[in-house]
Amino acid sequence: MDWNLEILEKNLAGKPFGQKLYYYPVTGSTNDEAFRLGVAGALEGTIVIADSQTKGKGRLQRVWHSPAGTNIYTSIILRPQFEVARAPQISIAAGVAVAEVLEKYCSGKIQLKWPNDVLLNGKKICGILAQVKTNVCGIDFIVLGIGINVNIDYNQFPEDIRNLATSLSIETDREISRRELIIRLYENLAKWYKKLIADGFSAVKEKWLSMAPMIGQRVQIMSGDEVISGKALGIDEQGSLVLLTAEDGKIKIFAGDATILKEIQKNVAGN
Ligand code: BT5
Repeated sequence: MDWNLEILEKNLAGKPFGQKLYYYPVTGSTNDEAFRLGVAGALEGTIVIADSQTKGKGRLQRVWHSPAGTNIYTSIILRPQFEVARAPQISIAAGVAVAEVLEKYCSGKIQLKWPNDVLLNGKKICGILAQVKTNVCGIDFIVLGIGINVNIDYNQFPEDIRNLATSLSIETDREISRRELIIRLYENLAKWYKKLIADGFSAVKEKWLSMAPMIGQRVQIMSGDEVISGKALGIDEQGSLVLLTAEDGKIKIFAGDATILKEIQKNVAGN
């Protein structure tokens, strides 16, 4: 059992994030918990960590598989003083921060996939879910939720995601300290958050693009009932994917699930 609240608190003392820390052996969703804390006025940098979640959330009512004793499930409250339209930049910055930290454990194998998946050897190792609470002035707070598969085994994944998901231990063949990883994660997130607030989106965006192999490729996007394909050109200031399509020229997609077309064709050929 590598979570130990006392040691975690000591490790985070004096760091920008985690001055206030809430730990739960079991909770519904760390995002829901953080949201409640945010509404009650919790300060920026307040962190929620759970050993397991019974209602771990993905986007669009999807489930985040969250068994006990193996992974990181965490959410942080941020109160950036910028306009609501920039809120998606937070998830993009978080993707960059996670990817950079995971690179330290398995160099050269980490990639980013729009909108905010982190992949290890092409499989999903981390999901990010940001929820924004607005008020009359703009952003009240953002709950940034991060799930990282750390020591989970292949057989512990539900069958439907077994070939799509992976963990640090599966790919590196060793057990990783969740405590050490989460401390590095929040240090690095603080670094990128500070950069985003002080210097704007360009450095974050540049780093994100450098780790996203789908840029420059033909991709297929599922967005609601729509399937759109085209060449991925980049992302804009709102984190939307800029796509060059045959039918409509350059368009922007705010939300969806993206796959590189070559990979779809490879999977079809393999079947
Ligand atoms: C995400 O959604 O990837 C966002 C996941 C965010 C999870 C964190 S955990 C801490 C915080 N508290 C929460 O309640 N949530 C956040 P999306 O892009 O919609 O992907 C969801 C899909 O990923 C599912 O439909 C599955 O296909 C797959 N999936 C589910 N659990 C997974 C896991 N543990 N590892 C890899 N893939 C998973």
